[in-house]
Amino acid sequence: MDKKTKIGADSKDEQLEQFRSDDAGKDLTTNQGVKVSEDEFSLKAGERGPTLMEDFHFREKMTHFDHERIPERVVHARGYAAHGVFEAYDSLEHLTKAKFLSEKGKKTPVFVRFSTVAGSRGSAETVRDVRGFATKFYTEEGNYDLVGNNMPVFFIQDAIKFPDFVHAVKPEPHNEMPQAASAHDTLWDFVAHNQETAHAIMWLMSDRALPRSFRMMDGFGVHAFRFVNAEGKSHFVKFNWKSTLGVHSLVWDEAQKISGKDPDFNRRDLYEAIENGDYPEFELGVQIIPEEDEHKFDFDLLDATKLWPQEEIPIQIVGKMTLNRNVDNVFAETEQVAFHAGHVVPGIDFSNDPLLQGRLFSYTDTQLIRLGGPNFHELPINRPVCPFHNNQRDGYGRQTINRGQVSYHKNGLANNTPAPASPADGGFEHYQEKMEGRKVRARSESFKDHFSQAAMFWNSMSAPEKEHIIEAFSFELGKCKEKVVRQNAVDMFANVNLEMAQTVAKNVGAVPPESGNTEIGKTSPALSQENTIKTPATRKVGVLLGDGFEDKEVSKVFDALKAKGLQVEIVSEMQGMVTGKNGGEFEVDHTFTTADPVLYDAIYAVGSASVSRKFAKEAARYVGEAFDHYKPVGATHDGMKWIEAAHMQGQPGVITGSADGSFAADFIAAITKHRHWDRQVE
Ligand code: HDE
Repeated sequence: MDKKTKIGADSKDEQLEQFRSDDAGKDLTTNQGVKVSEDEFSLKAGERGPTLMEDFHFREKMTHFDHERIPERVVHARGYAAHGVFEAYDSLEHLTKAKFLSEKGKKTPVFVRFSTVAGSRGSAETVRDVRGFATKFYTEEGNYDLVGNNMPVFFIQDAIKFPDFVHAVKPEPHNEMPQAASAHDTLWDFVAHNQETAHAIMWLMSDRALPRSFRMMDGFGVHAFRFVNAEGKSHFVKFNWKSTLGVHSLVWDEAQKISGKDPDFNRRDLYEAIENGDYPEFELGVQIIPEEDEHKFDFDLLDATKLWPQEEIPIQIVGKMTLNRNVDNVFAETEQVAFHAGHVVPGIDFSNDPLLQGRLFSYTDTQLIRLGGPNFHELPINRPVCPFHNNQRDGYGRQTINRGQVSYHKNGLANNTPAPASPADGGFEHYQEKMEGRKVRARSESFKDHFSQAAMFWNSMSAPEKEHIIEAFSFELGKCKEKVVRQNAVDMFANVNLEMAQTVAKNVGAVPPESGNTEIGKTSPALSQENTIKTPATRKVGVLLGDGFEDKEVSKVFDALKAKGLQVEIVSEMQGMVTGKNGGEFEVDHTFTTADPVLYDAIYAVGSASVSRKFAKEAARYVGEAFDHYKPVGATHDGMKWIEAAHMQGQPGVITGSADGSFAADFIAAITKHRHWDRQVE
């Protein structure tokens, strides 16, 4: 490949540049390029007369508007995306011939879309749900899509059940409720009648379903794929994305309140982090199982309701993805991007996982209706950065102008080109797996254990995580109207843990099951968020400041927080400037009403000696609610009075003291812990 066509970190950006348009400062024209002289009044027969058909400007403007919407994704409709770069840490040539993994330091442009699954395009973001984590690698050998989720297991084992599962979790058809929620009868009725859901439901009831940020969750390819090297040797592989900020979650009460206070909470967080230069980073990890070890485990590698415990099959970190650029236009990029689990490059191949196999059909099929025809690969965001040539022609919206007489293979007139490339020349060769069997509609015996890993997940949780799972079950089943639905669900989950199911049963008015699983079997400590990376970097602190605050000391605290990469926002009674005792000034970012304690990771109360009654009331609310959500609370000077009034002193994560002393360091240490579960909340 010559220098000009070499693919690098900026290749996609350079390609997109050809399609960007800046309209500011330009003359207004029709789509035909005719300058428009008037854009406020339609053409009429007399000032008070009817509008005339010949008003081509009106017709064009209105027609385009009438057709602005496209169908939303049938699942994962609500999403947000960013551009970035993937850098390989080392050559993986011994495992795969995929070129983007073949060389230390090799950079490949990527586009990542995060999403919720069940809600419509305009639904709230902090709902209890799985999050999609889809990555398009624009490699020199074509696009590779790793279309994953933030949970490593799925709800069903065979793709044929996907429409049923999605119908069950989506709003109920007779009244279209509830939106973006699994807490309703049809989902739980489906669960009890399709018990392969047990393991994924445990994840859905856990804190993983409430990510604090798209930047603070891990991603999983879920299925077993194959790596194939140049010698044709295959290994099973599972892909993992590991956030360098660790995995952190909201609490349920907070998540529900954020849905009202800021339904865009997760996208705002991603957008602002990138704008601030706090680029989200995820390391790519692979788990490898040699083909010959396929049957050595107590689960079937092809079963997507099973994870590969990382204590048994370690994760090797092979590269890092950095998201460093927001999109220019959400519709053109985020909405029109078309991912497909079947977009692979030489060196990556499929396993026989029946869930994956069905996905290989569904993704192109859905783009045909969503993006209106077979040319969606020509949309700027979907174009590979390497050249592409074949004999496919025409269709709605075709943009490529294929020159020449020939559009078929084989041919003589164009010297039999475009010509297939041999595998040695980069042609994709399907892995030659030896297959034999009868055509059957059946589930393998090895897929029939639905509870061992669900129990492993429960056993691996810390005490607060277990409590949250029980609360989640109690909320979700409590929202089900049919008693039989609640009963069937608690009876089913007794197979995961009897005590857990009995507690939930009592909470939701069901009969506590008498028998079930009481064994504490296998655990996988890596599954608990207690054991995740903890860092204060990029956390958002709301600082309550009133006129006359202790400015000198507070400035020192701000400096200390910022030095550790924390974000500081000033909250006060009114917008404008807030002035300290010694004349120091800060601009107020938010008033008590435009912000809310649920939008911050920590609250730092300073106040001043002479705040109004309204200020005092709001400050007490901010401090109290942060405390109830187990967040770090700091107070110095006059801010201490709200801590004292609520009897919070001495509780874990409540830091008081002099801003001159060790306050800042102690407060940062408290923020690093994320939440203080050992706190006594009434
Ligand atoms: Fe998807 N899935 N899925 N899915 N999926 C879609 O494709 C489907 C599954 C995932 O940000 C759809 O373009 C079937 C597992 C993500 O654009 C659709 C089955 C995993 C996204 C589709 C699954 C995913 C989708 C809807 C079971 C994790 C959003 C719109 C056999 C490994 C991608 C679209 C984006 C989107 C089908 C199961 C992840 C209909 C049939 C398992 C992240 O094609």
